[in-house]
Formats: sequence, structure tokens, C-alpha cells
Amino acid sequence: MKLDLSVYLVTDSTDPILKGRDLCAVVEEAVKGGVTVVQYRDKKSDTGAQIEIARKLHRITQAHGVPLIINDRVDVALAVGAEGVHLGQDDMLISEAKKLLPKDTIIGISASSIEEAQAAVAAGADYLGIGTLFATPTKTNTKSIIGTAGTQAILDSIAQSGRDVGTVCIGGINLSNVQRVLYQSASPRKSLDGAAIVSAIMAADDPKAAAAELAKAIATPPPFVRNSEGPVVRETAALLETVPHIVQKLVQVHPLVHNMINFVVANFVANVTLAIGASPIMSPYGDEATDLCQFDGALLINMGTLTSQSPSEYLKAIKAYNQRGNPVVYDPVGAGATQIRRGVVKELMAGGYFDLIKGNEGEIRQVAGSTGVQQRGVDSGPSTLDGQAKARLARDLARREKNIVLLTGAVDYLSDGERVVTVENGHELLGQVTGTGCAVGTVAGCFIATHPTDKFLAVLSALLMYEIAAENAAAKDYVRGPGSFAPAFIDELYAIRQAALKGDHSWYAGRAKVQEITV
Ligand code: 3NM
Repeated sequence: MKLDLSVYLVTDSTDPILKGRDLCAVVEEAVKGGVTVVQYRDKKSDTGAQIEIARKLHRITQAHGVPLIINDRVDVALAVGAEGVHLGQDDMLISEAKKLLPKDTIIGISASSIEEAQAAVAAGADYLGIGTLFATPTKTNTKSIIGTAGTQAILDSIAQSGRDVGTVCIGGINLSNVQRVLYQSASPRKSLDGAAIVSAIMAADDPKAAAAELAKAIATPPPFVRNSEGPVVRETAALLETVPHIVQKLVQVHPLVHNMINFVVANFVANVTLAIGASPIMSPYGDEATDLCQFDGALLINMGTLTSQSPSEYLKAIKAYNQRGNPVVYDPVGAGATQIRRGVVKELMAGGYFDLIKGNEGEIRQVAGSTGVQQRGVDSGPSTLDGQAKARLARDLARREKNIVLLTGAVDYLSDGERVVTVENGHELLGQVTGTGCAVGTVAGCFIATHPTDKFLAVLSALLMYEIAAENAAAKDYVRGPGSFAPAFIDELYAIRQAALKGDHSWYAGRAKVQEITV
């Protein structure tokens, strides 16, 4: 029988989790709810008690055809005839355990790095418990928090071994993040087989219902993937031909965009949004997202004027939009400027899915995890990367996060993890008016909400409408500098919108300066 690791329950006998209930009763409920593996993990009971509990658990798991795995204790597994053992890096060596255990015993190993994972695979592990995924109060003495990016790197490295080894991830997994975790952790060559969960089942008031909900979620892709399934235009020439039609669609759809944006630019961004034919709402209050996401618009997170409250408000809103499957755009303003912002970037990246991450070179490097990025305020600072390196940065981040990345500058780099295009439209006066960079995130969000099945095309359309309007504004003879440029720019966005509404695409003819580049 093939080992089904999909809903892997790890037990915990401590009071905060068990809350006075009987361990075996909780596990039985969880198994009835759909748990596929039970690992008995008990760091406090004596050997005799562990054997007694394991025996009871085994009767329950056997009745439901689910394997029982014993954590750490090869002797306890032997005593009760459990189907497997799970060994940490400080436990008995796998080679020693194999000598003691019957031939078909399942052996799982904890791995937190590529080296540990590769060693476990080479030693013949049947499956790996990869983690710690996210920080969790259930186990605080963990080695390192590796996130979905670290998990993905481990999966990719063990895919090379060619051995068929099972994988689950562990740490901080619950109903609200499990689908995203499985989706974002997958490498092109290997995906996780399931999720190992303690508190989200063991501490639940109704462990059976919790297990059933998790089992259902694990078996289905996240809402933001289901909502964006559809045909994608791949050829650059075909993409460019489709752009004005997407602009026309936006004007007709009139999407709502919920901005959690900085106070410096809020007014300007709201006016830009109105000018393109969309509808803005500015709300920093995370709980409002529950209602606002029902309108099927986009959410924009722009951390330009971060406060101590903003990260938790952002996370509430991101969760609501992710659950509904509506687009979320992240503009990590000043990501590398302070220690606090660097921490918030990590927190938000671990806390939700972003359909688009948009930022300047310094910001994108920080989000990608480069060390030593020091931004001066919210400016990008001098560029340290050449064109190829920028293209690679955007592509690798998009590939890792399974989303779209837009790296802005005099030349913009747009990638979906496979393709990279450069966009050279726009005007230098854009750089002289505050809010023009932030508004790109909002406008892109409106376009993704309008055309979610092809987000790359949606963001490209946003960028071209925006930057061609800027060129048109700068060309007006009454525009003498940033002051007169700003209103002229809003007028030109409005002019394109009016043309698009009539199906007039002449604003676009021959204007796009877009090139696909090979990385
Ligand atoms: N092992 P929860 S994290 C038992 O990183 C365990 O190896 C971990 O608990 C590791 O699902 C962890 O409640 C606890 O977050 C996971």
C-alpha cells in the first residue's frame, strides 16, 4: 500500500494543545475526519506510559487503515509494532534504526536544509518532514525558519536524486495557509505530498471537522489559482496586439481597487484610478477587506508610510483576498531602508500570496532575499545590476513565488517566471512627481482584477496605458515641469480611457516599446 502523506497528524500531549482532553479521543476524531497518517510525538511521558498510549493509538489507527508512526523512540515502535518511526537530526541514525526495525518499517527524517535532506535520502529515508516552515508556538526550539522558498529549494535538490521519497512540510500550517504553502513550495520537478499539522487539528474544538476541512483544502488548489485558470497569450507579438483590447475591457469592467496605501500619495493615486476608469477605495483597516473583497476587485499593499499597526492590518486583508481568490499587489516601498521594513517584508511574504510584486531594484532585491541591500529612504539608490542581472532577478523571484514580478526603473522588467520583457515607454518627468510609482501598483491591480486569467498580459497592459499617457502628457506644449505634468498626465490617462470606451485603439498604434529578452 502506498503511503498517503497528505494529511499528516503529529500529536502533542501538552496542556495548551490538549486542554485537558484525552489524547486518544482527540486522535480518533481526527482520524475519522480524514487524517491519513498519525505520528505519536510525546516528549514528556515515561517509556511505560508511551507504550501504553501508543498501543491504544495503534488500535484506533488500525481500525481506520491509517499508519502509526512513533517519534524518536525506536523501542516504543518495536514494542507496539507500529508501522513507522520518525527521527530528528539528533536521534538515532537511520542506519542504526534500520538494523533494529522490521524490514518494511516506514522511516521518516526531519530535514531543515538541502544537506540534511540529501543525506536522509541517500541513507534510505522513506519520507522527509521538511521544516520549520513558519515560526510556531507549538515548537519553539526549531533550527531555522525556511518558508516556502526554502522548502522549494529542498524539494528541487532531492528531485535530482531520482529516488522516490515522500515529503511533508511542518510548522505553522493551518486551514488559511495550507493551499498556498503546497502551491508555492512546489518546484517544477517535485511537489510536497502533504502537510504535517499539530495545533490546527489537535487544539481545534472539533478535531474531526478540522481534519476534514484540511483534507478538503489539501486536495484542491488555492482559490487564487482556480480563479486565474484560462488561456494565456505567449507570443510577444500577439501580446502586444491584445493590449488595447485589455485596456478597453478594463474601462468596461470598471473594477474596484482597495488601497492600503501611504498617506503621501493617496489623493494622487485615487485620481489616477478614477482617470483610467476604475474605482478606488482607500482603507487601512484590515477587517474591512472581508466586505470589500466581495466586489471582486484587487487589493494593493503599499508600505510607504508603515506604522506599528500596519503589518497586522495588511495580513488580515491579504487573507480575505487570498481566500476569495482575488488579486493582491505588493509594493514593498523602502523594503531595504530600515531593519523594521526588512522584517515586515519577511512577515508579509510568509503571510500571504501576492499575484504581483512591484518595486524598484533595491526593493525587489530585498524581497528576493539579497543581503546588504541598503536603501536611502524610499529611493532605489544607485543601480548595481546590469540589464541581464535585473531580468534574472525578476524572473527568479517570479519563478520562486509563482507570480508576476515588475521591476521598475527607466527600463521596466516584467516576468512571470518564464518570460521576461522590457518596457521602455514612459517619461523622466514621472520620476519627478510623487505617487507616480505607487500608482503603477494600483493600476496594475485594476488590470489583474479585470483580466485575471492572464496576469502577465494584464500588467503589461497597465504599464503601457500608463507610460504612453505619460509620454503624451510630457509632449504637451503647456507642460513645463513636474507641476504642470501631473494634471496633464491625469488628463491623458482620461483621454485614453475615453478612446478605449469607444473601441478606438489609435492611442496605441506603434507606441509600445516592448522587447522579449532571453535570460
Ligand atoms: N516539528 P504546528 S515544527 C513537531 O520544524 C514540529 O521539525 C517541527 O506544530 C520542525 O502545526 C513542529 O502546531 C510543530 O505549528 C508544528
